[in-house]
Amino acid sequence: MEHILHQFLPNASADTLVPLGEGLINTTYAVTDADGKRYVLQKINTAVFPDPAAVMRNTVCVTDWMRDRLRAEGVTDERKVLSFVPCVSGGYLYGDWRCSKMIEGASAYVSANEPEMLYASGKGYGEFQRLLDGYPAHTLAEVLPDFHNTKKRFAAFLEAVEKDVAGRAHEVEREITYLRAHEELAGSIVGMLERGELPLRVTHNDTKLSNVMLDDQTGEAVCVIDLDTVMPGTVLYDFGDAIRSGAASAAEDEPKLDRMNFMPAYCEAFKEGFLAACGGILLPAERDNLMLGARVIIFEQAMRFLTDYLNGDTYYKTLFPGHNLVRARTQIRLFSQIPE
Ligand code: GN1
Ligand code: MG
Repeated sequence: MEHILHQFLPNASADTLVPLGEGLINTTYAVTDADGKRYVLQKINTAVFPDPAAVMRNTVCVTDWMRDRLRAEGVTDERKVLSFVPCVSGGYLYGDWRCSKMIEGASAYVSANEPEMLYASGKGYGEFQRLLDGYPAHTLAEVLPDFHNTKKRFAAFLEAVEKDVAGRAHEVEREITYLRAHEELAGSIVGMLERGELPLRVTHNDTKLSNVMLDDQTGEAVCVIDLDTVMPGTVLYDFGDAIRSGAASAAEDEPKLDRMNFMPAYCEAFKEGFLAACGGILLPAERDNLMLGARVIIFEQAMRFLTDYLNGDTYYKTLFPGHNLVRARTQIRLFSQIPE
């Protein structure tokens, strides 16, 4: 670890490394250098992201663009955009590792305890959209092809049920039947994209509440983090995934299922903040279908967790047996409460 760390921060000690965050894919540490400055050191999971160099190219291009825009608008707070620490041998990667500056004075939340937090996160994600409006989306690498192709996710789910490699399908017949009954939803947004009814934008694609840091003093959004899945996509999924985590009364892996409920006031607060920041750039087809985005993405997440459970937990990190099933069940319950 010391060797890796010194490729980015020659005067930091590995003794200061502490695990950070709740990510399900990458491995993340906070680290402090000899001057007391804090950084985030992260190993990209190459089983999920086979091309870390492409991930970093996308990330650096997008953050540079946002920084330029903010500077042009006179914004001086450096915390507003992630910034990466170059490796001593050049570039921003050492093997699969990278390092960024810690966003100080701000925190990430797994779930919200007041609607104001959703208004703030809505503004943060809306601002992200606004700043990237006009970015040539097609120049970004599609680091995870078909990441939010819900139709293909549905096909992968059916395949997992069919193969049943872990012998678990019989335990989850109810969940399988429920998801299959909503098959038509899987093609809804994909169909609109294919027919050209929705524009492709640069989207974040993992807009959970904990991926926008809120200022510890003012509660306002400071910085959108976790840019690995920034790719061409639709704003409907970004809106939807933020609702999934932010307008939910419990964490996605809450084992007591009745604690998981949809919170309409939180949803409205997010929408208000989001539209205040980026409403002006959205097309009518986008504005009119934001809640469809929430339904589809929650459906997709339920399917993804259940697929991983059926496949024997090979994709997401799990902390206990049945973790993915717990996640799938909270998502199904949440989905069933989102108004059509
Ligand atoms: C994964 O690793 P993390 O927590 O940033 C996943 C997202 C899911 C999320 C669910 C590349 O993100 O799609 O929404 O877990 N990322 C990838 O918590 O699959
Ligand atoms: Mg992520």
